[in-house]
Amino acid sequence: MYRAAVRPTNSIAHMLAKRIIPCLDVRDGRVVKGINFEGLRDAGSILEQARFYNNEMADELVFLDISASLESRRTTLEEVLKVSGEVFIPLTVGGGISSVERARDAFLHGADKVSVNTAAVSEPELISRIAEKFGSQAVVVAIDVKKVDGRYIVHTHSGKKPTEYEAVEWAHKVQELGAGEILLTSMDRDGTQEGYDNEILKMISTTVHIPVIASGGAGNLEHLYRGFTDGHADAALAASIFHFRTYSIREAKEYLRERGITVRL
Ligand code: 0VR
Repeated sequence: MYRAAVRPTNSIAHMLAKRIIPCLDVRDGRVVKGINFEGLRDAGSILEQARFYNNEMADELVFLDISASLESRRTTLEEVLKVSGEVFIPLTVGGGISSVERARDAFLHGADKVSVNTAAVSEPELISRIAEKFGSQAVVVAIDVKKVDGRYIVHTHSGKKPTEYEAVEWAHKVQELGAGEILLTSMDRDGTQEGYDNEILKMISTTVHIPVIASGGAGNLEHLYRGFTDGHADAALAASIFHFRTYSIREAKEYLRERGITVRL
């Protein structure tokens, strides 16, 4: 069995710094940003955004290749290689990671972690195989959820395909399979700037012992704060508010620190 990350006791958890993670949704070599996974518009150059966040003291960076095409995956890996030569915060690469070989490809191009979503649902053992080879700390399982008839249903294929899994059930399963971290994205909130879905965030964060990254909906600094306090998240991922420079990473961290959240500043 894999040594899953042990959730620290409250006192230590309080001291563990909460992470602020910008997410570059990437398509055909450009950063894009939509709402509810639709209506993607240009949000800048990958390299420029990556450099900016590296200098801005983001704690980590996520690259999410949201195209389905093989060509775009090659482009993204080339971009990751370029970026990893200049950016020194942990890089997580997701999108089309469907085998140990594809995961190795991402690591060889400079990724520190891979994010697996669709392929994990269709082949859950893939999580264990990547964790066995590269360590649980290198495996993030992305879970895209949408509320359907009051139930949080896991979706795959860039949010287009509902699965038979409820989000909490799937979160527990991926933890057992060796995932080192969960990236929980609310599709209902993605890009809306209405705040994270703290209900499902709390349901998962309080019942798994691996870190959970809040994603989808951050619209202001209080939303980040609520993601940590109400949602019990270990990290806050955001795209819209940072790509369009509504807030800087420093503003976000200062706001959180003033309210008693431990951050790296
Ligand atoms: P904000 O709500 O703008 O902070 O977005 C955070 C997060 O939802 C996005 O960075 C990203 O995870 C959304 N994901 C996908 C997608 C967006 C468009 C198409 C596909 C996908 O497959 O995850």
